[in-house]
Amino acid sequence: MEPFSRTVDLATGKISGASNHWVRHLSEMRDMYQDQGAVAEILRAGDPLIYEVYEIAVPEEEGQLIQCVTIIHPGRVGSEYYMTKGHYHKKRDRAEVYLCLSGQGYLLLQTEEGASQAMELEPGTAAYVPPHWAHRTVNVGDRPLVFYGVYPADAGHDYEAIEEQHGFSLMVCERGGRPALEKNPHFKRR
Ligand code: S6P
Ligand code: ZN
Repeated sequence: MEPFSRTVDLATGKISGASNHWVRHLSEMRDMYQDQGAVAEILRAGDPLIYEVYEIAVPEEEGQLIQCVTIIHPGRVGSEYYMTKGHYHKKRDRAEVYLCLSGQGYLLLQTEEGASQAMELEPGTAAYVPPHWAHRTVNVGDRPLVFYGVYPADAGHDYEAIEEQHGFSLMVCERGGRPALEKNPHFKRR
């Protein structure tokens, strides 16, 4: 294949000439939030867009790299901030790099062996997700959280493992107007 480039709008995260643009609404991840009363109340009024992803597709084969930008909109479900579903890579030994372009957030990470970490994201943060670490991002600001990512094209996504574990062991909630890291009371280690 031939080399190529695309242009990422650093403020909005939009990639002109992206091959895919997909979106995730609250109804598609309703079980991921702790406060099911708040989920039901929000969904009665509509189905907010939680996040969207622009992807530059390449053949999904070993050696290739996928570039993408994620935009998480600002908002909360109960006290929990808007976040991604989160996943392990299907091929567990595939790593990933994120570069935060704008906004404020957290990257939550965990392994199947029980390790967990939370990393703050702000413009300029280059975060490394090593092989075997699940990852979820959370927007704690009042503007979109935008980050660029690049990962092996054959990595794949395992969302089921996160659902089985009832999410991540850490969660980010608004307490007194500020984000606070808390333990997820429903988390189950695999
Ligand atoms: C892919 C990479 C990101 C996420 C995106 C949405 O490996 O980590 O592009 O796909 O941030 O998150 P999720 O958990 O819904 O795929
Ligand atoms: Zn990933």
